[in-house]
Amino acid sequence: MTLNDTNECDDPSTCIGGTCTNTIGNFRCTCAEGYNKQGNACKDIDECMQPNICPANANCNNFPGLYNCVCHPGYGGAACNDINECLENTDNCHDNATCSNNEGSFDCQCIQGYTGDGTNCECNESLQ
Ligand SMILES: [Ca+2]
Ligand SMILES: [Ca+2]
Ligand SMILES: [Ca+2]
Repeated sequence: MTLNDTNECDDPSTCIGGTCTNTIGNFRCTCAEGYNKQGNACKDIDECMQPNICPANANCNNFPGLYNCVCHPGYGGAACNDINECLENTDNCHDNATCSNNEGSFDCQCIQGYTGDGTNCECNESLQ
């Protein structure tokens, strides 16, 4: 029995960016994960075009074959929830200030008897 198969994979344009497998009478072109076959080429899937692929408080970055989600500043974790800077002690409030958490950030306020912007609180001399 004579097999007159063409090895389509010999032509690199048969399966651009994918894995070409020659079969008798045909061929297979398989794309790696994260790639879609368009015609005879494997093209990166832009996952960021899909709605809700990242949490609300995150930016989506597309890369060849993959993507990632980067939380906005002040948000963290897998779901990019607000970080409680006061609880995690990542606030920069002054020792004489109170820290209050808010969505995406936090607030520092000097305690009574001290004045300043919350990151720097000076003893309020007028009260002495
Ligand atoms: Ca073939
Ligand atoms: Ca991608
Ligand atoms: Ca916060």
